[in-house]
Amino acid sequence: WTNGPKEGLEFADYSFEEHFGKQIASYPPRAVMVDYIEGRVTKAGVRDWIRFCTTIRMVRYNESKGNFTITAHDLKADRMYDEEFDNVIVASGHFSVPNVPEYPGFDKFNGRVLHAHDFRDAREFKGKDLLLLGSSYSAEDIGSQCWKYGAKTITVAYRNAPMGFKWPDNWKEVPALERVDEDTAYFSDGTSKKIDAIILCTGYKHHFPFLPDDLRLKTANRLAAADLYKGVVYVHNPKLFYLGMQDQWFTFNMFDAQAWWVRDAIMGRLAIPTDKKVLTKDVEERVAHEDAGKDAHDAIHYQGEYVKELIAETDYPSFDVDGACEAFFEWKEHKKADIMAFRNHAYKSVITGTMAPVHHTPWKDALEDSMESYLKN
Ligand code: NA7
Repeated sequence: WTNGPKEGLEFADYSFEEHFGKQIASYPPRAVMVDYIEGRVTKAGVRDWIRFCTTIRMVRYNESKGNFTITAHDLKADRMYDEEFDNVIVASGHFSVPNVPEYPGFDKFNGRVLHAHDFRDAREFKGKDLLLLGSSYSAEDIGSQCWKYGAKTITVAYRNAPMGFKWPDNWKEVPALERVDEDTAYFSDGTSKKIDAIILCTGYKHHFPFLPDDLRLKTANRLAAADLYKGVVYVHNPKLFYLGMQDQWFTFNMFDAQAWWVRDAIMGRLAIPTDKKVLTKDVEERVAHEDAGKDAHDAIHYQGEYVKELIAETDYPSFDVDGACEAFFEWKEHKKADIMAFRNHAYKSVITGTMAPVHHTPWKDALEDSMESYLKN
C-alpha cells in the first residue's frame, strides 16, 4: 500500500479518475498502483518505443563526434552490439540496489536476514519476533505491514535517532545493533532481544554499472543531487541527462516534469548554458537552498518549488503543486497522530479537484489487498 497519499503523486495529464472512472481512496495497494501506471503507459503508447529484453552494458562518449556509443545486450538473441546516440538519458532509478551492512554474528544467525528490497509479503513473518535496522521510510512501512499481518513483536534498531511515532504495544525502538548470535540481538544500551528474522531497512545505492567514470553520477540521496544542473543535466557532459536521482517527496509528477524539461532541452526549445561555471553555480545554489531548510516541511516546500520551476519552463500540464504540498503536510500530521491509522484519511485531488472517498475498511483490517477488493464500494 502506498505510504504517502496518491494525491501527491497523481500524473497531471492522467488522473486516477480518468483511469478508474471514479475517484478512489488515497492509499492504494500495489496492484492498484501498477494498474494506474500501466493505464498511463497504454494511453501514451510508449511500449512501442521501448526495446525490451535489452540491457545496456556500457556507454561511452565520443569526443570527436560529440555523441555516445552504447553497448547493448540483446538478451533474447544473446548478442551484444554497439549503437550511436546524440543524447543519453539515465532513468534507471536509485531505490533498487541495496545498501547492505554487515554486523558481527550475521554469519551465525539461524534466521533469515534480508534487505527491504527483497521484502514481498508480510505474511511470511506472522507470529515472528522481527528485528528491523534503519529508521526511515522502509523500516516504518515494512514494520507496519508486518504488524498488520500478525508479527509477534517488532524491534527497530536506530543508528542516530528513533522515528518516534506512537507505536503499538508490541513495537519497540532501540538504539544501534552491536551484534547477534544464533537467535539473539544485542544493542548498544546493553539490552538484548530474541529474534527470528532480520530485515535490513538500510537504504539504497545510486548504482550505474553501465557508466564509465566520466559519465557516472556520484551523489548522496538528497533533494539537491550533486552535479545536476536543474536537477537533470549532468554538468560534466550536458548531453547526458539523469531523471529522478533526487530523494523524493514528489515522485511521478516530478519525474514527468523532469522528462518534459529534458525533452525540450534536447529538442532545442530550452537552452542549456554552455559555460560550465553557470551549471555548477546552479547546483551549488540548490545545495545551499536545501541545506538552509530545517525540517521535513521545508524539504517538501523545496521540492514543490523545484517542480513548479520545471513546469514553468515546459508545457507539462500545470497543477496545484501547493495543494499537493498541503496533502503532504496533512499526511505528516496524520502519521504523527496515529501511525497505524494515517492511511484511513482521504485527500483532495489537485488534478480533478475531487475529494477521495474514505476507504471502506480501515487499513489495519484490510488484509485483502487485491485491486477488486480495494475498488469495491
Ligand atoms: P533511507 O531513507 O535512505 O534510510 C536508510 C536508513 O537506514 C536510515 O535510517 C539509516 O540510518 C539506516 N542505515 C543505513 N546504513 C545503516 C547501517 N550500516 N546500520 C544501521 N542503519 C543504517 O532508505 P529507505 O529504504 O528507508 O527509504 C528509501 C526512500 O524511500 C527514502 O529515501 C524516501 O525517498 C522514500 P541514519 O538515519 O542515516 O542513521
